[in-house]
Amino acid sequence: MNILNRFSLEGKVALVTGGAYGIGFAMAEAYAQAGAKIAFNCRGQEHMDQALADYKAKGIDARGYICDVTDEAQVKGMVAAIKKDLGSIDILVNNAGIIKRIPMTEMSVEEFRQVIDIDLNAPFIVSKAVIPDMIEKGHGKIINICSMMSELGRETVSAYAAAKGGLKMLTKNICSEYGEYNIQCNGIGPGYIATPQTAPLREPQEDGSRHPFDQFIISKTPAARWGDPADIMGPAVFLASEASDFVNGQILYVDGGILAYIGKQPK
Ligand code: NAP
Ligand code: GCO
Repeated sequence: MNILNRFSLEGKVALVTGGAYGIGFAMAEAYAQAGAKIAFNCRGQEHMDQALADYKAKGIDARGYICDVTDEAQVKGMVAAIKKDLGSIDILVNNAGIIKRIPMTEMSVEEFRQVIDIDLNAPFIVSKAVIPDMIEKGHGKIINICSMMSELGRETVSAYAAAKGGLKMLTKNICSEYGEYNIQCNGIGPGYIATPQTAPLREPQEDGSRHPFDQFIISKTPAARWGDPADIMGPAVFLASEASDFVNGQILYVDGGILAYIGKQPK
């Protein structure tokens, strides 16, 4: 077989959670280009309407489902609806996520729990809902969207780092538990990517100068730029395709080199 055929997703059914915009939308676009049928979800009708228009503008016939990934009953309903509408899910991307940037001693328990619920508990809920059909089919791909914070900490993101660190270990455990059924569960750890989630960190200052965090990230990244959602497209196709069938339990960091870099020496 030609190696390029092993990257094809022709006829596969892919669910990208939180695929209305940002990184999720870019991954879904990549999957559609590789031949997959696309399902995505988000929580509100306004984002859904905009997303459906955005997919249509790209020539992609995506199916959108209003579903909160923290609600197991809603998730089960969505997975059943996708099976009826498109066929059972071959590729799941646990992408939906939030961040709260609050110093730990000022963060309420409710705020901490909400981040853990969306960023860690939901990937458990959605994976649990799709694995039985993957076992029955004899194959499946689960991709968990991790983070630099699966490896590193920083001020104000205790809940997010705890969740993304946990998601890295959930990834390894799904691999351990279901690898024998030809299910591969890997993670993608994006670096700092320009999306609505990171927009507050890039907002120009009142005097027009760059946000200090924006400058900080450029200096911490050997590629010397923010990532774009398009940077995640190739790795996402690789991990969803047969080309990665013997890759399991890994986190592929797509970070322009951040994790490899000790940082610039002071002048
Ligand atoms: P984003 O632009 O904020 O998009 C997040 C998506 O998740 C939206 O579609 C949102 O839709 C959905 N979502 C949030 N909570 C949900 C819930 N409970 N149920 C269903 N959908 C929900 O984020 P992004 O930057 O593209 O990030 C995508 C993923 O990559 C996240 O897991 C994030 O933590 C991770 N990540 C991002 C970066 C980065 O630099 N941007 C880096 C590393 C990792 P609604 O709000 O309409 O429901
Ligand atoms: C932050 C950022 C993140 C990134 C990303 C890094 O405040 O530090 O929002 O944590 O979104 O997850 O990989």
